[in-house]
Amino acid sequence: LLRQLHHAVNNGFEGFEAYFQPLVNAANGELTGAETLLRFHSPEGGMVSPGEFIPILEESGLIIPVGRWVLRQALDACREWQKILPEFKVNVNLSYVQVLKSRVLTDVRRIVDEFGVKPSSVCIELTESGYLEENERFDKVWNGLKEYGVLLALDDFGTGYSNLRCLSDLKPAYIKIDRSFTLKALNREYEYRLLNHIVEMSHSLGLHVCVEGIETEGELTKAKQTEPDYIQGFLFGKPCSRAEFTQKFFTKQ
Ligand code: G
Ligand code: G
Ligand code: MN
Ligand code: NA
Repeated sequence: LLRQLHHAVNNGFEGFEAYFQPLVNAANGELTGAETLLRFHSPEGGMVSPGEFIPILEESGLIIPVGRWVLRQALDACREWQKILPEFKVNVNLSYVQVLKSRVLTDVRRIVDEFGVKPSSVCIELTESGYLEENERFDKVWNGLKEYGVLLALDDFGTGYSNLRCLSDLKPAYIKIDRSFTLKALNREYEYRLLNHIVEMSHSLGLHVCVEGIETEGELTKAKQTEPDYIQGFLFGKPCSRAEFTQKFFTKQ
């Protein structure tokens, strides 16, 4: 797989594809943006899942050029979709390897400027993994991105162990409640109360909340009662190709 990934990077990123999953306004279900999610079509046929190839990209450092490529794909799509929906936002995941081992601040500024998309239309998703040990470098990049004007989201909230510290030190614009926590909250009274408090606390701090992993109407109804800002989940759409996304959300049926 490492060899295939190397080959792909050296051949114009052939085999990589940016997929997009809708983000909707929790109150009215309207489309507000999309999260960009990378896919790899193996030359042997079949799609390899990010859980398999992202760690290999990270270990090999290939995540750095691939990350730049993903950002370009995201901005190119965002620019197109903003012609129809000017407030559309695009989310892009950043690996801590990109933060620690590359000039990601320079790259993000250059690429966003290159596409002429407003920095505030771009949301960078970061997990807190990697933050604990190298938080000085992390803070520098994070603050630089914030100053430039892109929005920052703390991803996978509810799975890590340094969430409080991240909230107080990083002051993100968004937190994204991980699906594993969403599921607990929708099925257990204690975690449901906790979710309600997390949303309330976030709002009192001026942060927005996205609840991830909503698959059914029943889950949606219960999640909405906690009054989050955004919902992401298979109910509104699975990650799909750019063409499918355009067809589904930007073409009159
Ligand atoms: O789309 P899927 O749920 O299979 O993605 C699994 C995980 O892979 C995501 O939660 C995310 O952390 C990671 N991932 C997907 N696309 C990207 C990407 O472009 N960059 C980075 N760094 N991680 C990604
Ligand atoms: O870690 P991160 O939040 O970046 O990754 C998002 C991942 O969650 C994507 O791989 C996406 O496929 C997955 N995902 C998003 N919504 C749902 C959902 O409703 N159900 C399931 N099972 N997975 C989801
Ligand atoms: Mn994410
Ligand atoms: Na997540």
